[in-house]
Amino acid sequence: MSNSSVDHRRKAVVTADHEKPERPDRRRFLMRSAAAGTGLAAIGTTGIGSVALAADGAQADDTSKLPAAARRKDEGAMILHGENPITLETSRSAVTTSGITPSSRLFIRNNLPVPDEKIVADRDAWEVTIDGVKKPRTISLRELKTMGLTSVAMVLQCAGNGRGFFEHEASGSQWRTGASGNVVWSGVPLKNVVEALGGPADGMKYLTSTGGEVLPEGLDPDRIKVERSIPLEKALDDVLLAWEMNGEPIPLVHGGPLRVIVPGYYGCNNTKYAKRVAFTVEQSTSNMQQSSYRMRPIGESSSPDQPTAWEMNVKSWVTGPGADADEGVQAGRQVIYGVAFGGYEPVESVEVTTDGGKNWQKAELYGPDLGRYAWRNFRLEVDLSAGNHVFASRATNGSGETQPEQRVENERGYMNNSWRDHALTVVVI
Ligand SMILES: Nc1nc2c(c(=O)[nH]1)N[C@H]1C(S)=C(S)[C@@H](COP(=O)(O)O)O[C@H]1N2
Ligand SMILES: [Mo]
Repeated sequence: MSNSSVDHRRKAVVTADHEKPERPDRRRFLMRSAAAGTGLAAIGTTGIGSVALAADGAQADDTSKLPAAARRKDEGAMILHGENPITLETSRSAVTTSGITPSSRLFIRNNLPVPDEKIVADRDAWEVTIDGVKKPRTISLRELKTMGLTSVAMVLQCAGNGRGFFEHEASGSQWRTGASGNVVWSGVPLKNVVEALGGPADGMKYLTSTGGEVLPEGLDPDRIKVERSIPLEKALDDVLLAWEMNGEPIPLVHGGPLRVIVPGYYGCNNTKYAKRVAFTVEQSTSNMQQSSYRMRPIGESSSPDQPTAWEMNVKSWVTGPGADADEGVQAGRQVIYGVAFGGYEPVESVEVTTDGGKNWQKAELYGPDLGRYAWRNFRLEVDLSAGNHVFASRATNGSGETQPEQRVENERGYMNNSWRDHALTVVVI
């Protein structure tokens, strides 16, 4: 790859920190508001309300306010946190009730500018170097496709999802619920590739994968490169080298032509534009591994011996009705709905409250079960009286772990699964 895979035409904000503070003028593009007077707003609660108005598809949309990298997104469903590198959240009301997150509504988190389109012009020609094995070598995507095939549905979630609920102004994107999605990937099991190359070299402990972004010159690569390490056992368990997402070649912005998929682990470990995948004795020396994504008390500085963002925790939230501030909920019979996942374990059950946690009722998990790493939709039929209601949900996973009421306070605002933080206050009329 040449240097031109980074788009230098736009000014890139390259920061040493992988979760840079965002500007306070967070913008939300409400195409839905255009529909407010037409009666279309009411169907926004189903999560399909803005589809008819959205620019979905590759053709240029002159009226879009989203950056070019996000032109295939359903504009009315997204919240823009940053333009370059692009940081885009799915709004709470836009989560679908049919399981999978369509690519047009999947959040985007790029630490560096999106590589040039030309890397997806001939996808099969993309090359990845496999290192730290007995017979290291560089393999094309064309050849990877001959080495095995599988697919997995999983929650892709940024470790900072829910950071916007912390009160100490944790630096980084102020995600609320939408740095997450439920996505189906297809590719080759990494273990097939590793076996074909003789297995891991002796003494290896981690799998370290590197993103294919070309780094700007003059900066210390360790400070900016996207490189993450995960335990070797996980790498040989169910990690994929994936080229397909939700039934199409992985879009460039989501890591095409080739992405490392680590089911059950936080988003940062799912390296896009995978260029080098290596077994290593130590964890990566990158900032992204050494100091970012470390769980530490507020006010403390980071250290590589603090826990890092690997396995996800159990989580759920209500996505409607009433997730749009401008949408009133009628008194009487209603269906409360949302999404739940077990993190590293399958989700077992979900309870819902409409009174801020005084009373809980068991919700139903419905729709196809796409496996332990996927989220499931839930629903609960309720009879609502007029007045203020606080909807919340609380999931339990296969190890018996239940979402806590309170978040675990930490400097960078990671891993928030507090049910109270994710509650939804709704006015019933
Ligand atoms: N190459 C590369 N891979 C990356 C990133 C990146 O900036 N570059 N961001 C990571 C982070 S922090 C997250 S949360 C997910 C976001 O995935 P998405 O943009 O496809 O939603 O990708 C991860 N993989
Ligand atoms: Mo992330």
